[in-house]
Amino acid sequence: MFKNVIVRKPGKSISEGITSNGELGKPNYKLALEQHKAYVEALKKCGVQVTVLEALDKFPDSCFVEDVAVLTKKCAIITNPGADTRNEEIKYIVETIKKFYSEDKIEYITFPGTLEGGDVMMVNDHFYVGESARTNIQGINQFINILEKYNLTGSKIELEEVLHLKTGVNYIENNTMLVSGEFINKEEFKDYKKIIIPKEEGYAANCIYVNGVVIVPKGYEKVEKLIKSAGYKVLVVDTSQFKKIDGGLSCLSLRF
Ligand code: CIR
Repeated sequence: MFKNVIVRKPGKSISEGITSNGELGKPNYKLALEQHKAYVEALKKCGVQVTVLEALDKFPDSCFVEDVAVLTKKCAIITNPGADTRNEEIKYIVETIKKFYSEDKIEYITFPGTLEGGDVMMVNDHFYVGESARTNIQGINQFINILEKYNLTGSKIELEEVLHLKTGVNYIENNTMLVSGEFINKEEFKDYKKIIIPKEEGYAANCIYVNGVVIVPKGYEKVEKLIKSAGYKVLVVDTSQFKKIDGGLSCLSLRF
């Protein structure tokens, strides 16, 4: 069960977020704010307490709080984002994390290691970590060493196409994963039940499971149907403005 969620409102600078999806146009700030509000409402329906942080206009991607920390049952790990323009975002999350974790349970990834939370997928007490353009092997090794101090485990997953691990694969409990593209036949995931995301709905591989509910992005009806027919309760949230800068449902929150 998750009790808490941390989110950060998008700022006006969201139009300048990093993107590989430039053809979709720039996010509209007002619409992004509305969508963010609806996202928070959906999370509240899942029974969590939501801490909403104010926008940080200096950092166009700072609404994607998932990347700056990994919050486990036993410790908090402040990451070290590999994207230069995002690295300093970590400074602005620590104070909030201190409200939930005592200082001796707060750990840090440090240079030359880099790691972003979007590359970390939690499956019970195990954490899969994608080696990506943002997360390097030193970062992964530091992360696994930290986990082991707390009796948790981690392992590396090599990525070929996606920005972050969770861009393409997400765990929705019940031994089940949503898998797309390069993850459909991944050896490391062979023992999980899989819901295969159709290619044309690849963006919807990034759903989140929160206390019995799967939150699915709006406009991906095939995925919505597949998840419902697997027996899950579903809530739908529009993330079209975040998609324009490569962001999805998981990136927008820290759930713990
Ligand atoms: C970035 O490139 O960092 C942002 N525009 C998108 C971050 C998405 N975060 C995630 O997948 N965890």
